[in-house]
Amino acid sequence: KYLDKKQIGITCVAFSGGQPKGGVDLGPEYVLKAGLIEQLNEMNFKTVLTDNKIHDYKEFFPKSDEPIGIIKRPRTVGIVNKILADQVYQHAKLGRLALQIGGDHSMAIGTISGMARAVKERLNQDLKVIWIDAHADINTPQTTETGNLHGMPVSYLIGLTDEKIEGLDWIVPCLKPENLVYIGLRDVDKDEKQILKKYKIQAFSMHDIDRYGIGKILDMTIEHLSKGPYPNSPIHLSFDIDALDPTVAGSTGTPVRGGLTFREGHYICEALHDTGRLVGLDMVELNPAIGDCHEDTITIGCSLIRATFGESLL
Ligand code: 5AB
Ligand code: MN
Ligand code: MN
Ligand code: MN
Repeated sequence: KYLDKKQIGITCVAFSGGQPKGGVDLGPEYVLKAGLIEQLNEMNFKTVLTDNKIHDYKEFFPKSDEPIGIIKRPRTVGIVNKILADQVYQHAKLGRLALQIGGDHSMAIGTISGMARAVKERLNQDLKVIWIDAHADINTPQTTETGNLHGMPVSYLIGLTDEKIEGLDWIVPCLKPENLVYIGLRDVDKDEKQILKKYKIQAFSMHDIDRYGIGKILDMTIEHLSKGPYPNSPIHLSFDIDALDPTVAGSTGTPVRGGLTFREGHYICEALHDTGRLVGLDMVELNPAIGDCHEDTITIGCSLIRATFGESLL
């Protein structure tokens, strides 16, 4: 049950630099145009929009940003995330829920860094993360085949690479492998599979969802995140819309067939709301420039957000 005095700090990240396709930077604009803020206000949330605008962060972009090895736009992705981390931290430190609308998934470097910092400071606890995605986004600069940083945020958050790349060198690892659970995976690179095994990361693929059903998967997820000294510690949900099946939400840059249904996606959000532990939500990789019914993808993005913040069906 949400309280009417609850506040949501909303950060609109109109950023596409973690991948090559245009249009993902339009995600926040379309989500706001679809009426999300009004919908959240209707649910009795007070909403605070970071800097009172949709942020494109362009004033912080470096003048030039040549690839470093295979890594594309490292300084741009780095500085945007550094600023974003502070924005999320500012909301979280005031006790606001933090909603970040993307934008490509490289932005989770900033959102989770900022949230983890606030949770450490306020509660002296480690943040736990649920990553809903077709992909594991855990490539390192050494394993990536594309050089796109939206495929690497988790490796930076865990701290899997010692190599200091200009622009990304400020990142302080803030996520322990045991505090992370994936749901929805079905397109994981070979080296990423090795990493998941090596660090014993809890990962539920579409195969597991077929086998157990989404209800049991969420039970197991929450059980996993309730181990250790702080069984009730805060949870951040990072939701890549490409976790959903492309027939459900096709307006995204790297669609993979065989994904979550509309209800499975919503069930995840509802079950996490019911834990009472949710502190942050990223809704990312909505690209209205792709596909012919982007309204569906945007509308679903909005309803997943509302479900996460407690919209109930009855
Ligand atoms: B997304 C791929 N593994 O590293 C890579 O959309 C795809 O944030 C990454 O999940 C997909 O480029 C990134 C091939
Ligand atoms: Mn993905
Ligand atoms: Mn992703
Ligand atoms: Mn994608």
